[in-house]
Amino acid sequence: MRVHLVNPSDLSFGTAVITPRWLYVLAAATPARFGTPIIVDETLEPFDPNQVDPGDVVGIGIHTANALRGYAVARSAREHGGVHAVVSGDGDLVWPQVLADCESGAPDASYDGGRIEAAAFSSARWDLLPDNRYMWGSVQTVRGCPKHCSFCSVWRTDGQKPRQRPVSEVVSEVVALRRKGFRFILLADDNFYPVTQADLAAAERRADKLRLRELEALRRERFELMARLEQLPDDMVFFTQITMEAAEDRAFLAAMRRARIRGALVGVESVTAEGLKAVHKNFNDAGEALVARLQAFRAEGVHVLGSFIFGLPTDTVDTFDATADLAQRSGVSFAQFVMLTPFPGTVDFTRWERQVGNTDTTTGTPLTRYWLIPPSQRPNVYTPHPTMSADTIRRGTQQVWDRFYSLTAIWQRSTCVRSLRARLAFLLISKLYRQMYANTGIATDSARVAKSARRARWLAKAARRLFVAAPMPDLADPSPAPDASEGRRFAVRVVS
Ligand code: B12
Ligand code: SF4
Repeated sequence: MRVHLVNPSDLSFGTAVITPRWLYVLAAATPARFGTPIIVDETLEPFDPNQVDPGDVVGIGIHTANALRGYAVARSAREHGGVHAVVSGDGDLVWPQVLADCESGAPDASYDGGRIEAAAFSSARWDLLPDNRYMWGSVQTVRGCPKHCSFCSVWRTDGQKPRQRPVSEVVSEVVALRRKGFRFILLADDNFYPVTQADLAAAERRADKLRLRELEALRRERFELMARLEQLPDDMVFFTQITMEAAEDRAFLAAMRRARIRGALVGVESVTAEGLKAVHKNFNDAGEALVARLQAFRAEGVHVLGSFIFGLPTDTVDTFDATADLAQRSGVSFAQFVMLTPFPGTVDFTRWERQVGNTDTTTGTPLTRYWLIPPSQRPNVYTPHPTMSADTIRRGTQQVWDRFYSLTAIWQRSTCVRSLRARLAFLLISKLYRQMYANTGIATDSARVAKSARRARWLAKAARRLFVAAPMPDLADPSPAPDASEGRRFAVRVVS
């Protein structure tokens, strides 16, 4: 019985930006008696079902965006015989059980891996990575987010209690990746800043100080992690996702800078207070206060990838230009402009499902099961808007992308780096980001998608060289920081 792990994707580029972490985590969770899993990432090459023999197990990782392709992979694998089981939740502990049941020929129809404790997360098996295919490694440091944004599934699936992985395990994975030549690492978290100053102040006011002590411990661990990252080779660069509240926490931002966390996706979502209220994100700022917060990241040397949503009920036709202007002058280095999508399990999805009911589409699949509709036949906008047509929203979004990623606008923004070489690299990366996004987001006609995919394939190969470095097979794990309390600097340096 061999184990195959397949990451489904409709488009294969031969080179990919980020390592799909779940493949290597599940490989680590596969008991040794089943041998080394055969890993297929379809963002590199399509899956070949002829590789599957009767009795093999094929594990497929599915989320909303790749579900249709995932089900196609499942069907082609099942043509070689066999049963079918669905696994939800964290896979780390339940996967060995699934495999054992398959081995004995009687798997259950479904398994729930639940939410396991952070200490039980498996470290990824980076020794199985193919050579020269990816630009960035990915290491998760925390799972779950205490917020409750209406469009987001993370707090529903991963929970609101931040589950922070032990610092030494995170650092060991980063070291394993740098040994292989990865110097860019995505800290694949939803919210790298799970304890805010406001959370601490609220806990301080409580008579029972237990909560305060818990939050302080979590915060201390963050600083400890950053102090350890700081000791890694100077050429390393980290990127994460964070809420904009971190802008008020200068000690935290300074620690990020020292740890070389040079970039962060910040969910700006809307530039107006009404828009933020609509998505339950009142902790964000709007207008000029928003500009100031985004600039605070830049002042500490943290590049922001601002994420904006269009199609909120409070949006008007003026929102597109207002957002494009704000994005350009707030100092964000990159931006993404997504159209409001009701992901299953979210507050928005429940509301939308109630609103539209079981409306059939021309494909015969209810709109509320849109992930089962072929991408070319899916509408771009799902949620009916009070004042704008779907096409107005789509065109407005497209224009903002085109404007933000025009050569002139990119060149103006490229002053965020110093040398001419760095500015040219910034230009290349901006164009690559734009091309790759056109395939997953807003492009509607297949000719544009195909052209964009061809360009992205070419750009990806060229861009990869900008990200990798010479391997450092002898790099040692940095030693634990003697005192990782905020504001302290460390003189310890690892010799590689
Ligand atoms: C990194 C990331 C990306 C990267 C992915 C790069 C890569 N190669 O991995 C990029 C930036 C490209 C990306 C893009 C998108 N992403 Co994303 N992404 C993430 C993020 C932050 C981390 C993923 C990760 O590595 N997690 C760590 C691994 C270990 O966890 P995991 O994947 O959940 O796997 C565990 C379990 O789920 C389970 N499991 C997973 N697969 C399998 C398979 C088997 C067989 C078994 C048994 C178990 C199992 O076991 C694993 C170990 O416990 C997640 C959020 C999150 N917390 O996971 C969002 C997330 C997955 N992304 C999301 C979204 C919406 C998107 C986009 C649609 C965004 C957009 N608007 O374009 C695109 C979709 C791209 C596409 N076409 O597929 C949503 C998905 C929501 C949903 N309902 O599906 C998430 C949950 C974030 C969110 N805020 O809601 N993303
Ligand atoms: S802050 Fe980010 S991760 Fe947390 S619930 Fe909101 S969108 Fe999701």
